[in-house]
Amino acid sequence: TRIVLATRNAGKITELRAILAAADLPYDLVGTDAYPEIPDVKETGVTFAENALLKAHALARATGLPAIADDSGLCVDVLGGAPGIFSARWAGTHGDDAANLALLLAQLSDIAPEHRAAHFFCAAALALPDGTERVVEGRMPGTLRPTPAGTNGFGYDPILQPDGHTRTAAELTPDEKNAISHRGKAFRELVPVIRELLG
Ligand code: ITT
Ligand code: NA
Repeated sequence: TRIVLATRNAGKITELRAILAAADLPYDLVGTDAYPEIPDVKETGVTFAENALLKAHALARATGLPAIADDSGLCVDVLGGAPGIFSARWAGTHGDDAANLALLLAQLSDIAPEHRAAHFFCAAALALPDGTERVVEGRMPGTLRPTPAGTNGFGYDPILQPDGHTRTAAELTPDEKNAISHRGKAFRELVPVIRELLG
């Protein structure tokens, strides 16, 4: 059986392949690149879970195959949970990680270390062509550094120092990050659901 990964984010694809490979699923995981004719869905949901389901359903319908999607972002306490679902386009251009990170750092420049709590959040959705759906969630709490450090990972990883660690998420190895990340937690929880629904 083929499962389609409903994401165009290269950082996510790398992590999802590693997380799902560790689960030894007997399915062939293909990215949306295999379906260039299918347009991106508008992320009109107001929660991560709604957006993950929108992406998974759209791709399952369009391909006739089971689809899994990730909707994720960084939620900053002192900003009332922002950027949240707007993380990918916080500075205006979708997927401009450098600009998004620079804007967030500027917005936090006056915030004291003890008020820089944040967490990454991930909703992972599975949708079948017949409309069956499941969604699970994971989070990774931490503190935001004033200066980026590290070159692994993607997005806001260089400024998020996960709780219990002295390095940023971008200084962790891919395996170290996946073991504790919002995405790792959500997709490890999705694995038995995938097995249950796809057999
Ligand atoms: P798809 O919708 O195609 O999956 P996207 O990048 O648009 O790709 P999202 O709408 O879910 O995906 O936005 C995710 C953004 O949240 C991403 O661009 C990063 O800025 C941030 N983000 C999510 N997970 C992250 C992680 O593990 N490390 C760092 N930043 C992360
Ligand atoms: Na989103």
